[in-house]
Amino acid sequence: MPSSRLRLLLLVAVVRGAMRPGAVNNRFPDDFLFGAASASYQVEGGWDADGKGEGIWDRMFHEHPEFSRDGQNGDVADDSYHLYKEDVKLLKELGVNHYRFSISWPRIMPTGEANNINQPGIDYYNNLINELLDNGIQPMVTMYHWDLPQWLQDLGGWTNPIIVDYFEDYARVLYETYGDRVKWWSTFNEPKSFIMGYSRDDGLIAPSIKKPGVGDYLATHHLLIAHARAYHLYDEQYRAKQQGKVSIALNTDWHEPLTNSTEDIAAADRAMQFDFGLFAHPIFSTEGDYPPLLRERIDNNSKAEGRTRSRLPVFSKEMVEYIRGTYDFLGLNYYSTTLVTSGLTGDNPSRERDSGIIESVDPSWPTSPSSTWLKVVPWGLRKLITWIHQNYNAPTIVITENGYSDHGTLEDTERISYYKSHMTEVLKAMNEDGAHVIGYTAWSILDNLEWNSGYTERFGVCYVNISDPARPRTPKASFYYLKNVFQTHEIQDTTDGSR
Ligand code: GBH
Repeated sequence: MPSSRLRLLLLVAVVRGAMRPGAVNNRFPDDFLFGAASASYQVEGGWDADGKGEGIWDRMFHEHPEFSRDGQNGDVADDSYHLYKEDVKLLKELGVNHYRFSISWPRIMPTGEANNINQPGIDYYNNLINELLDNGIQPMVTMYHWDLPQWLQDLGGWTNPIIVDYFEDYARVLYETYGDRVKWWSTFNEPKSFIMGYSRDDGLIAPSIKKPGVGDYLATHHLLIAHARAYHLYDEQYRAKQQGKVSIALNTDWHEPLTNSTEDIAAADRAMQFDFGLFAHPIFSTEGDYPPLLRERIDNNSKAEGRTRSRLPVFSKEMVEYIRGTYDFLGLNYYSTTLVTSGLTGDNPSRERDSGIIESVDPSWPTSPSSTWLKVVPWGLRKLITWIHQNYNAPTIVITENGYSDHGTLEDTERISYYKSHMTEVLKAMNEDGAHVIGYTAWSILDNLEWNSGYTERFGVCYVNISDPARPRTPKASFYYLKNVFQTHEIQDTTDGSR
């Protein structure tokens, strides 16, 4: 082996992060990006303020207050529409590099149409972005965190292919208006979560369309094309001038085989393909398109149901190429892990049933006191990052969400342990598995409207008193813990928050 070649390989490995000489698992690189996140419907309030249009979550909770565990909805939420300066003050105190927030489409376009602009809505985000930049914080903007204009839903929302054109118009307005200052864009937050608005039989996710195994795949198909449109639009018309990055934020639990049987290992892989590959494979894989495993299973099931075509729509060759590679980084949201075995469950038909998996959890895993689903499994995050690294061409990853819920205590020791253990696993994925993670974003800066759980489930590093119309915010112990980590880039040993 010529030694110059070996040296070159080593250099490449080091540069790519596959080896960090001297790296320890409690220290992040100097250029690592720390941030905190929120989403428009969950924090803004002002649901009809100053010309904002109605969103699908407004409609759902107004028609079905019983869909909320505590009767709370996004009408006022944390009132960040009026209190955004307070939020920025806290973010600055926390010492973040970036604030990940989303833009409410109906706030700036009441019907979703680009010929109908609501200037006060435009101004609100200009003010927020300028306030952030004045305080040295980079805006990281999600275009769509689930609040579709109701007007577009009346046309079928994500199940109507025309949505792709409307989304492109929306993206153009965002680049035109904010792209001089916003350098980090995500098209969508968690497609896996919001396609359930077209499938769940309890109707709890807006717009409460119950068409499992059909509506969710249709929505998937169109959001993937819409994502690619927004990406290409940036590439062709804005990138040279604005020099930003565009991507998508995907979420999944890590799925661990229940046993090490061949069957369970295959089932866990299927779970990853159905939860993550469905969205990631078309964009991040070498071949593009839906995962072959999904294509086969859904096509076969569709045939067996006597259908003339698959419930999973088909991309043309050109479309596969158009979508493939439309990313500058991968946004990853992680909260928890499940154990997986093979079996049929869910409505017939449904994505759940198509996947042929049954999930469970290990009773020994710690549970969030306020959540039905959040089990604390830090090693799942490392496995997930490394699996993505190996299966999707070692993308640059930003952890766009990670966090823990409770009932809102200020002495939130469990939240500190959660952050600590998960950040440690991120470092292991980087240092020991060579994954290219460049940022970590805590969910969430504030206790906020946790969708159907209202304020019974709180994720904030700041407490929000929702009985007080002034919505005062109070930093919790975890706020000071994160502040310390963000400042020193070192994971502190303490779990009591060092003030
Ligand atoms: C993310 O969703 C969201 O991006 C964010 O808005 C949210 O506040 C945050 O995480 C915390 O939840 O009730 O048993 O049917 C996380 C993914 C998907 C987790 C739906 C809860 C419902 C489980 N979520 N899931 S269940």
